Order: sequence, then C-alpha cells, then structure tokens
Amino acid sequence: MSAGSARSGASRVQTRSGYDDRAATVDGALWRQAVDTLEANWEVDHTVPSRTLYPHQWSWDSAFIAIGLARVRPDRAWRELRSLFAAQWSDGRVPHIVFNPRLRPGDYFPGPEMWASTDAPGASELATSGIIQPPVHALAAERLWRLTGTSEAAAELARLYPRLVAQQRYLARRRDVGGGGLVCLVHPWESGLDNSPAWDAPLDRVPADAAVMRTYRRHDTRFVADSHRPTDLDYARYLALVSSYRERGYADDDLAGRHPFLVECPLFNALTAAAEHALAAIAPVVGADPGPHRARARALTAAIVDRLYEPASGTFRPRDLRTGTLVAPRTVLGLGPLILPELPAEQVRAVLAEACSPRFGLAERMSRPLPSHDRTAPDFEPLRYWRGPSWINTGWLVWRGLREHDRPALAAGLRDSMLDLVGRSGCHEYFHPETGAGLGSPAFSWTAALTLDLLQTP
Ligand code: 2M8
Repeated sequence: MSAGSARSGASRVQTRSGYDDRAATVDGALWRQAVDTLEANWEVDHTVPSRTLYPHQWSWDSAFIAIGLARVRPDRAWRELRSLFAAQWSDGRVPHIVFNPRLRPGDYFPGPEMWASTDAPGASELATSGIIQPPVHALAAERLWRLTGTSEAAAELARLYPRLVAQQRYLARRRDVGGGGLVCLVHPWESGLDNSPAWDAPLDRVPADAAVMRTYRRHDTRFVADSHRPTDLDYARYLALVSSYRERGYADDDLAGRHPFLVECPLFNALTAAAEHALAAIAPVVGADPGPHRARARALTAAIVDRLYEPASGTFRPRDLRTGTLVAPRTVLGLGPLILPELPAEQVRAVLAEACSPRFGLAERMSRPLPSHDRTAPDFEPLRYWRGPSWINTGWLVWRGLREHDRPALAAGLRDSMLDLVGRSGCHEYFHPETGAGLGSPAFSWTAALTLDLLQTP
C-alpha cells in the first residue's frame, strides 16, 4: 500500500474515546487508530508505553506521548508531564521509570525491588529506577504551549519550568564525567536505544555471566520472541550495571573511578541542547531570562561537534570514556545532531550524506523505512530491537531535523514513509526495516502519539 492509499479515506471520525477529533479531515482511520491506542494505554495520570511489555511510566516515552496528546487532549498531555516530574529526585534527575504501585510484583522486570530507589539519598518517595533517559520534555512542553497557548497552559508551564531547569542542571553538573561539557551515560538504557550496536564494545567490558538470568524471570520474552529482544548476556550486563550504580546510592561522584560503562551519546546530547533551545523559547513566557539557555545550547552544540564528530568518516558517533575513542558502529544515534538549529553547515551536510547513503536510505521517495542501524553492516539484525528495526521516535527526530535545516522534500519523504509504515502495520513498537512488518508491542504509545503529530504537520 502506498503512503497515499494508507492515508486516504475518512472525513470526520467519531472516536470511542470522545477525544477531540476536529483535525481528522483526512487520514481518518489512522488518526482514529492512534487516538484509540493512546486512550487504551491511559492510566489515571499517565500513559503506559504498552499494557503488556511496559506497564509503568517511562520518561522519554511520556515526552513523546505528550507531543501527540497535545493534538487531541492537551489536558492529559500536561498531566502526563506533571506526573512524571512528581517523581523527580532532589538532585534534579528525572528517573527513567516511575513504577505504578498498583501493579503486582513481576509485572515488569527489573521491577522496583531491583532498583530499591527509595533507599537512595535524595530519591523520590515514589518507587522509581535510578537512571535517566533523553530529556525530550522541554521540547514537549514548548510544543504544548505553542499549540494551546491558554492561561491554563501558561500556569502549567510556570510550574514545570523550574523542574525542567533542575533536570538540565543535573545533567550539566553531575554527569559531565569526561569534563568536556557533555552528558555521560552510565547505562545503555539511559540512551533509550538499549541494545544498539553502539554499546557492544563498552558493554563487553562489563563483567557478567548470562547464566545469572536463570535466577530471574524475564518479563519481555513472555510477549515477544527472544530473537526480537536483547540477549540474556545483554540483560546480565544491564543488571550488573544497575547493581554497580545502586550500591553507591546512585551517587554520581567518582563515576570515572569506579563505574564500568561511561559513554557520551550524540543523540542524548543533541536532545540536551535542544532542551536548552526549548527552554529559551519558554523562558519569556514565565518571566525568566532566555540568555543562559541560549548560551548553554551553543556550548553543547560546540562540544558535540568537538567531541563526537569525526571528520575523516563524516560521522557523529558515541565516545567511550573508558578508551577515549569513538565507537565503530554507524547507528541512527549519529543522525541525532541534525535537530540542532546551530549545527554548522559542514556537519549538516555530513549528517545528510550519511542519512541518504545506502546505510540509512533517506530519500524524497523512500523504498524502505529508516533503520536504527547501518543496514550494510555485518551486525545489522532486522528483527532485533534497536539493532536494525525502524522506530517512529528516531524517525520523527530526524524529520524534525530535516525541517529545521530546510530540507522539505526529504522531510516529506521520511514523513510519508513513517505514515505508510503505521498505516500498513498499525501502531507497533518497531518495524521490520525491509518488509515494514510490525514488531514488538502491537499497541505502542509513542508510535500512536507521533503519528498524530505527523498527520497534523503537512
Ligand atoms: C525500552 O527499554 C526498556 C528499559 O528501559 C525495556 O526494554 O524494558 C526502550 O525501547 C526504551 O527506549 C523505552 O523507553 C522503553 C519503554 O518504551 O522500552
């Protein structure tokens, strides 16, 4: 089915949820499916990424979800952000999972007992994880404000702004382990691209034995084939990293001296800089000075170019602080800096060349969806999670970057490809990068949310 046929059809639609459907003049079936997915995943004060696989609240999922809810239920979008930031720690970190106390133990692994967050100094009273995820929330707040602009929205923004600032301060002050002005990640889960080939080499040095997984019950492989998920050895290493961080109360002092996994990620850092741009836009609304946000965005952009760009290959790649080198794999993480408005022309050209190469296949008319990993690489795996499959959130970020740098034809090609994918296969978590078949959870919230945003942005 072509993009056009996937998106033709209904005029105004009546949704089961009673959501505002004024915008559904085209693309009706897709719109309705996305709206119904979000409705089904709504849980009191937040949206679960998936009822089966991820039944709690996740940090960057909530930001993407708020961007979609802004189109249909701005009240819920603000609620989503409010409930996430209610679990912010006193040092400013926003935990990557906020656990729902109403669920039973075993509904997700690793659950609250493994994280033991409430024992940590400065932690939230709510049970959470102790690690972070990319800070997409300021971007979501800015979008929400722009799309609504009501006095209620201004009040929400005023409440959220100091929390967003504290989140950025945590990243700048506690996580600059490398000393070059960038945020360092201490766990692959912090990147959001858990088993990306980018993390293979740094993760290899984390001592762990896959056999340890016999003592636990993985939750994910009850719902999804083993071959579509991280391996047991990956999980053993993920747990070893959680233990290492937890044992010091999730403190960030002396990470360089003791923590085995330390990486600077181009996507995470680009999103941190994008958050400063969003805060600069928000600041005047709440009576704050945008100047410092602009300065930090500029400094982060310069540090990303300085520390993560390799002129010889023309690529951005994560830096492994344990070796001081850039990792070898060319993954979708390297396209992330395109969202930076002040990315120098040379790097814009380089990222576009990488994206349009056979590795990622970006084009005005795309024959296959954007993969999460270089499809010409020997370790490209079309079914295994972040090692090849196509994801709507990373595609959406690249699409935003293309619009930012005034590439409307490429942006339209990518948008059509994403809408075609969801139109054909549904609101899946991820998609086969060759056939477009749906993979992972079949009712995944950020796919639904960002589909709404794509449909509303011609
Ligand atoms: C995936 O990660 C979680 C751990 O955080 C998992 O595999 O159990 C990732 O895709 C991550 O980016 C996402 O936020 C999370 C929930 O959708 O699932």
